Amino acid sequence: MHLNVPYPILRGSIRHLMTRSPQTCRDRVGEIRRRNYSFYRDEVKSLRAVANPDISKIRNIGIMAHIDAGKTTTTERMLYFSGYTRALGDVDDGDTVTDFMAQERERGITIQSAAVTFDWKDHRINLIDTPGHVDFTLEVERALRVLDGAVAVFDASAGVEAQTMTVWRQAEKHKIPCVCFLNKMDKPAASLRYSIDSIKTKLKTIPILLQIPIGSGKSFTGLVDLITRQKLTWQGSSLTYDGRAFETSALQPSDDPDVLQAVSEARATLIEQVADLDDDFAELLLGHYIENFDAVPAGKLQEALRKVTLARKGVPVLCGSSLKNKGVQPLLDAITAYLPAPNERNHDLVRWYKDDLCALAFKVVHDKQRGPLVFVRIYSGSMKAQSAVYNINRNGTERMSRLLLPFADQHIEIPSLSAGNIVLTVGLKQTVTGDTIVSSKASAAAAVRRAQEEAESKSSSQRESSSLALAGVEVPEPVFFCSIEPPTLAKQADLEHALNCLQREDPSLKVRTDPDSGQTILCGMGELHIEIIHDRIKREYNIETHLGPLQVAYRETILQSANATDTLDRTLGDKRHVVTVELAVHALMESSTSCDVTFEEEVKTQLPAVVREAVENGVQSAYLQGPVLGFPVEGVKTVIHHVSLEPGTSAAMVSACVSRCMLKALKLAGGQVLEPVMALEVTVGEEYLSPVLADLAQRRGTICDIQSREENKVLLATVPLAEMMGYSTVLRTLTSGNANFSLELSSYEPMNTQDQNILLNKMAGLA
Ligand SMILES: Nc1nc2c(ncn2[C@@H]2O[C@H](COP(=O)(O)OP(=O)(O)OP(=O)(O)O)[C@@H](O)[C@H]2O)c(=O)[nH]1
Ligand SMILES: [Mg+2]
Repeated sequence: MHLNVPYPILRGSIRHLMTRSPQTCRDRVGEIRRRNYSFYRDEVKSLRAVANPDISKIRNIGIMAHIDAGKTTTTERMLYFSGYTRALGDVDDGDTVTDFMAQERERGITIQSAAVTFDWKDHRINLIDTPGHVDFTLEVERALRVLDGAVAVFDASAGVEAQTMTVWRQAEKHKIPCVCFLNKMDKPAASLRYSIDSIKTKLKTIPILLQIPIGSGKSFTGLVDLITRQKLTWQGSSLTYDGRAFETSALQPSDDPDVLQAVSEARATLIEQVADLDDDFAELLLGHYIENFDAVPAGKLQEALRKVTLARKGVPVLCGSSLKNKGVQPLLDAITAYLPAPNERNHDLVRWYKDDLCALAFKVVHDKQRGPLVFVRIYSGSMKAQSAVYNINRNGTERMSRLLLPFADQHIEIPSLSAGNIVLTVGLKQTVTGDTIVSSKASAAAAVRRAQEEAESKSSSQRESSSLALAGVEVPEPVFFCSIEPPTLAKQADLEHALNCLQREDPSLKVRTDPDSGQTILCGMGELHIEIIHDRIKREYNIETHLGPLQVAYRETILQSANATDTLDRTLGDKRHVVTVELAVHALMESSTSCDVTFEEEVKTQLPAVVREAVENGVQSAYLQGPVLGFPVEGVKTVIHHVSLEPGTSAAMVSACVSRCMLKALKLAGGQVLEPVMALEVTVGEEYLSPVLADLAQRRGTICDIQSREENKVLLATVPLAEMMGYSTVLRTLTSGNANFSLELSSYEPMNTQDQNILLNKMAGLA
């Protein structure tokens, strides 16, 4: 066995703090240093055991939730209780394992998803802690893409919050079985009933409660496990009690009658729920336990519950308080008991690779010493260090030097790893998020053959068989942009390098050049996203950049149909290019976000393929810059009625003529600006509701609902993004800090004429 040297990213960020940060950061560095991150070497029994656990014992899971629900705190406790860290890290002190970026430690929020590996009772758990802030939603998406199960964490005093609904939808899209953890049971306002109801109504799923809390608020001391009827209590007497040891005892008739009553009712409900959702279990009950359902063995109940969870017919619900070190061990048990092993998930395409390697790259981080590190999930076959792999998306072969497993903050080098695992690769320079990696071009070709044979025998769709890349990660469109300038022109190349690296890490960051001004433009998911990128360029690449004002990424569409014709007649050198185009643009259905182009049948048959392609390029480039403000166009269908050209005309001239003609047609069709409208959720004390509502009215907000959540009001509204800049500061002032909010893109909506005119004047530099 050999252990690798400690991972440098954490040290790297500490170095940055030390060289460039103010006093507060230095203090924090002190705290981070004091933390003893040592690794329990004894736990790693042999390198073989570390590297390749049995596939049925692997759990690849994600922790997802609304911002601040306690995901990172829960992850930290898991690492501690499983013996991979010696001291408990705290988000508020900025010393957790998974929030290792300087910005995360300073702000106390997670920005990047972080993967950690640990073992729990004979199981290998690969866990990804995801961010809750909506600006980093892509981090959740790409984590879920490669995970087999998820733990949804809730603040038990708030139940289902806005971002929980988003991540839940993401998990549903990937058909990921989930377990719910009602965290923060130590808060006085924590409510089991409210949280369960909100899971039922808002997430439209069946919550299956597995535990009853003992005590509430500050006196929350433990849980009763409804399956085993065991009482678990965390009651250390000393101040340094860390929750590692807890008492387990069978529930006694002498226990608190209220608890006994609650347990008896909740257990009956649990058995009923499982019987409703699993026919075999229902049969077992009716066949053997008809006299007394309660006598059904715990093992049988657990088995049925596992089936129900994997089929996503219901979700087990557990509770606890991560911060107070209560309830995390049973959560770990539930992860191993109810969430699927990799071989219990169905990955269709992978079967064509048989035992050959098929893996998906889902995350890239840049390390100063080792270059890009690529996280991959292995679906079939195995990966070996010092070997070449073939990237299907890039159509190229690359060499991996090393393979690493992230045990807490220590990365252990391993020689190879098999299907079902998640691993960090060193040496892949071209691979980016969403790429499929296989062992060689020949192996990809063999998979194609197998797929085609199957397609022929089963006459399944040809299209399916021709795509051998795993579905990548859907990247949302940015809603904000701003210009970015280096301090001097000499730094432009450095800035470009920094932006290239950051874009590889973060596909939701887009960089383009403004065609008119030549300026570099950053496009991102929100104010915080752009702020973090700006900060990272400063800290990690040592470039002080200047950001222009933050602007909203509008879109454009048309209101009616229009025809246009155009002729381009240009002589370049000794060549004359003459092309005439006639086309029509039509507004598509309201909800359509796409744009397309079709040819009239006669034109299609007459035109050679190369000209058709040039025409299509011309149309697509016209879609990129709308006629009103130059924003991308959507919801338009273009029909090409006529194209004629003289011999010798180049394809580029055809495209240019089509683009010009398109601009004419789009202008005639009456341009309409579409603006991003956000779904807003504000949780606020009742006494501050009026000022918040009055403020929203001024921001062109539409109130959809006002709900009650314990002592607070939850206000649901839609508001144009353009009106929400700096909202967090305003809300804090209006409510003296007694509110929080979340924003999420809802849709692009047409602006009314008055607002559009105000925007046009503003863009033209008028008041
Ligand atoms: N009272 C109480 N507070 C908790 C508990 N768990 C976490 N917190 C606090 O809640 C805040 C957020 O905790 P995090 O673990 O950073 O939450 P998160 O879900 O990772 O947040 P993001 O990653 O930024 O979305 C911190 O101040 C924690 O100390 C808990 O069980 N009880
Ligand atoms: Mg976090």
